[in-house]
Amino acid sequence: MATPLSGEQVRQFKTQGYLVLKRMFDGTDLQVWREQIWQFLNSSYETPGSWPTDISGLDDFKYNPPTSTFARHPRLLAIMDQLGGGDFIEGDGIPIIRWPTPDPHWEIPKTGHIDAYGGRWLPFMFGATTYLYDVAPHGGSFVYWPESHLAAHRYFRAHPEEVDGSFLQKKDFSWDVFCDNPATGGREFTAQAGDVVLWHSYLTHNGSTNINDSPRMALFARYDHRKRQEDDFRYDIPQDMWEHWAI
Ligand SMILES: O=C(O)CCC(=O)C(=O)O
Ligand SMILES: [Fe+2]
Repeated sequence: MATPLSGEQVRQFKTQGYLVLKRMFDGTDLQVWREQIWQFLNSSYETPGSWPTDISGLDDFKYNPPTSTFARHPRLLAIMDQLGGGDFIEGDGIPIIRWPTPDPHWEIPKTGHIDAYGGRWLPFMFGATTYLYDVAPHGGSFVYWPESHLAAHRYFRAHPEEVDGSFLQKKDFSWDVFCDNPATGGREFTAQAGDVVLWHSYLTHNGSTNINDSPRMALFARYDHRKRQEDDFRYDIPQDMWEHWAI
């Protein structure tokens, strides 16, 4: 059976730490998600006056029906299986909105972060992000640092005991260690609705300010390894960073 990602796409994901997939979701998928989210917000795209601009991460949002959960879309599950060879499972992930701000000033974030350390340590393998509306430059894009997954891997090879997030407590810690080339800044994931970026869990990324007119509505999914609870697995930083992958 044909794999969802070609050999060339897998190579790009491995070397760059991310992969953009154009037009992964169609109008039907997008419509289902848009309706659910606007209903949750008790608002609509057409009525900017009713936008709840103090809400960004939709922590309490539940996909309804559950089968419509972004992370469970058959196309993403097929990719999860290809990348993990059956060892990867659905993790967490919420919709995140970046509302338009009237501030005309925009700059690319100078630094970013890697996920898994928001409160408690939730190791994962890769993330997927899509947008529900087109995102033009400066429109609140997901920003990422190509190849930064290699810098994070080098760091954890040197300090495996810090993979639990203890690096955050170190004196003078800066995320610049993980972005490798902070001077170049990140790259905006500008995209059409339904495009996807897949990103390695070690890829430095960040949110960014939206100075356009349209809300940046993104869905996030993270995929874990089935051994995510086992410390032997969690603290193991293999020399080959793809050892626990099927690619
Ligand atoms: O909203 C975004 O584009 C990025 C959000 C993010 O990095 C996070 O929630 O960890
Ligand atoms: Fe993040």
